[in-house]
Amino acid sequence: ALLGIVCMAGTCQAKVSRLSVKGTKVVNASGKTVQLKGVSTHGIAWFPQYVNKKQFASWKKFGANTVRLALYSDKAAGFDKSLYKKVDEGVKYATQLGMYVIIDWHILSDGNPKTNQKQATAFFTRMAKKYAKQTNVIYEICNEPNGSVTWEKDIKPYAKKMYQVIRKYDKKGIIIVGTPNWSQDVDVVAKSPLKGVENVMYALHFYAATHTDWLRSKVTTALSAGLPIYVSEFSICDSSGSGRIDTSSAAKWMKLIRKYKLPYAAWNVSNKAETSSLIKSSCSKTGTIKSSDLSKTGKWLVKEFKK
Ligand code: IDC
Repeated sequence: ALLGIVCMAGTCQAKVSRLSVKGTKVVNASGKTVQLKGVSTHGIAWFPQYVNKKQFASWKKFGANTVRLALYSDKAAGFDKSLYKKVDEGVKYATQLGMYVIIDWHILSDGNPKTNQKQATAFFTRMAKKYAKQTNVIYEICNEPNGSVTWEKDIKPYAKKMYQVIRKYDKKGIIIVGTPNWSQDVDVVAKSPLKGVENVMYALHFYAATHTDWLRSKVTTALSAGLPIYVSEFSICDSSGSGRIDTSSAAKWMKLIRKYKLPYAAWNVSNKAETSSLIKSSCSKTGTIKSSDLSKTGKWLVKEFKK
């Protein structure tokens, strides 16, 4: 529900409630727990055509309240500063629609967040300056740290630095911190989370056919230690983003998500021929889409949104 319209510098936007993190929950401005449900774009260098208002409006109609914008940070995966404008476009459409929006610094092949820390600093300085006053922007500072990277030596120092970079301008927006091993080791992070910070959550990513009980138990361990978790990326196939769908593991994940009201965003809004794509590969529409344009995964997701 829209809480009203705000107009700044001639542009009017639907206003959404400012979120904050209380314990392990995301709450709105009146302190009520919010269930964030969303979709993630594919890499915006590869699929920029899906970053448009009609496409986002379709997802809103399907039940999403959040869009994640994935900007791969490695040059080999298409990183270019010119994509900042694509991120701005995405934020603008989400804002006009009254949706939350995650600005995702999508490290992947560059497994250590420190590798491109300079670029990340420039990126988040620009974004936090620009979006400090908006109530709907969420920052994800490192998608999936991986390789010989540790929480203590690499990710934690990077996260402290990025927290300062963002908080210099944006005092309140939620910040999602990636965790070791492709954002799986929330149990490790729970033993030594960032101190003296506010509105910080930690990423847990799963692909249901690969990640089963053993990863779900890391989640419950971390939650009982009080770690706030954001499922900022997941799908119901295997970790390649393709292969078979595991509906029984997926159902267990969703039960866990609903029980703890974990915020979530599903990978990916594109029609690429891979199982995780939410749009059928035979559908070439990039604007408004209907249920019949969704892939099996997309249809599954829309049902989950309604639960
Ligand atoms: C995958 C895409 C695929 C692309 C590949 C390489 O689905 O089309 O070729 O990246 O960039 C992640 C990553 C996410 C991956 C996804 C599936 O965050 O970028 O996307 N995945 O492999 N972590 C676990 C799985």
